[in-house]
Amino acid sequence: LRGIGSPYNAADRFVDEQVKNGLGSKIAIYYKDQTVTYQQLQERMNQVGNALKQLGIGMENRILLVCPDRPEFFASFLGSIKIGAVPIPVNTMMSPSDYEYFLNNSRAKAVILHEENWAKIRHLRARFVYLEHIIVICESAVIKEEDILDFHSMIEQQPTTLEAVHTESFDSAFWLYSSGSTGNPKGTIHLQHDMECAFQSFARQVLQMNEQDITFSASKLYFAYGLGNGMYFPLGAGCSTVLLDEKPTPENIFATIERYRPTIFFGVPTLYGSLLEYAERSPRSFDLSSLRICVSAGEALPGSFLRKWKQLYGVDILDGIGSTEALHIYISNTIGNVREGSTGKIVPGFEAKIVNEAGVRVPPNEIGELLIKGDSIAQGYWGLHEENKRKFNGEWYYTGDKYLMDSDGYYWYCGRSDDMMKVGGIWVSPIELENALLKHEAVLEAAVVGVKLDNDLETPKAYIVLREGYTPDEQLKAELQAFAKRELAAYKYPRMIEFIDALPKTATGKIQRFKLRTG
Ligand code: 3SK
Repeated sequence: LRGIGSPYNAADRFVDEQVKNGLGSKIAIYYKDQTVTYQQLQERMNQVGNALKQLGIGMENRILLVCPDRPEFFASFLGSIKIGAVPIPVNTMMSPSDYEYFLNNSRAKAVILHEENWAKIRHLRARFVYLEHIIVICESAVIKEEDILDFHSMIEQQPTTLEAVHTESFDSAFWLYSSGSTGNPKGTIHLQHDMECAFQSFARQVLQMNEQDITFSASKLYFAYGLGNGMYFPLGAGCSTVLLDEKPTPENIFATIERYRPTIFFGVPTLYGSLLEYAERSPRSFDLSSLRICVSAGEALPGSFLRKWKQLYGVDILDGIGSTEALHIYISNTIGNVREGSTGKIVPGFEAKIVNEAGVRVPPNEIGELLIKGDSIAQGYWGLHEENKRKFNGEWYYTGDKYLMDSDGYYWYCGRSDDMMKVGGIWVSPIELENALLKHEAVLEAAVVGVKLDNDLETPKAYIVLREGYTPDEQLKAELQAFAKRELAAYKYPRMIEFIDALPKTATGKIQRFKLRTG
């Protein structure tokens, strides 16, 4: 990457340079029956940039982007960056009050949003205190509301050429809202060079992504994971991406893979679990022979999923961990080197250390908090001075995850720092216990939390979702407890078990153990 003072604009790098490299006629995006070439993407991006400029939007103005996985997402996100504005993609499934929070917290000057989202929030319009422009992406008729701009009519007459504004590597490029287990979502500020750093580290060196690839991400573009998988990784590699704007289900995931024949598929553990379940029950098999590798993140991938997937489809799932703050994956298994149950090794371009409560590095095989260092790590959170001091500690970022590194350099996830339990004075990882329970044939999903007993001591409690055909009774509870004692050191077994219909999860599929702890 070029140094301080040199021009660097991420939209220029990921689109204009690829057109200059001769990829203009190559397909960048497959979306339903449409294809978008690199040249067409460049033209749309430029038209959006020109239209925004005409509205008086420019350097450092923030733009909230509420858009499903469609080509308009690419044009809006990259067109904003090209004029130095700062797009903020957010989840399209949030409640009206969440959008009010995003708009007012970010002080966005404009919002680009899909018509369905506009219908949900228009009654709150008077509360959007900083918002000057509302731009609606309509699928059918053109919108005809006073003061509201129709996205397609707005860009249609704009020139298809645009010079990128002068930005540098360390200028703000985009934000992503990171939702922790407590408090409001935090505006995470990413710089112009962050996508390039994440691309070079994970996409290039771990996935070996190249021009022949076609990516397909079940995780949406408005998540940090999906943004890389589905947009800037394939653009960076000069390959193609497949977009699915529906909620992922086993039916539409299998159908999309069979139709577009991607080479890399990205999912989360719960999705792999439901794909496997669906495939086991399905009267026909699915053709996944186009895939050269699959990726999982979001939470630890149970070893049983990895094994069954490989058996059924002959392809590995690379489990890894990333975060919105790091932008993408920083520890991962690699092609040809998968260690079941482990998150893998540090991704090139990152460094990691595991420390105890005093901040001192612990020896191999000891659990501690994971800190990471790398160039795609965010500048910090918007307006959260105290939190920034705690989490962005100089070069090191506190991940909030408990890990141990074994003597071979593999990292093993032990839970969120606030999910760990002390049983009889010994740290117990909920993940270890959940993985043991998942090996039992009756268990579909499991989540373990520490609960306080009357004597104030902590004890492990397992919440279990059963597979079809099993009866949630006392006999099965006793059987599962005995099973856990056999699988693990006996003191770790769950003293309490509760059968439930579904586990509480975030939109990305992470189990919300804090909700189970508070009942
Ligand atoms: O949750 C993860 O592991 C993750 C991976 C990549 C990018 C972002 C996130 C949150």
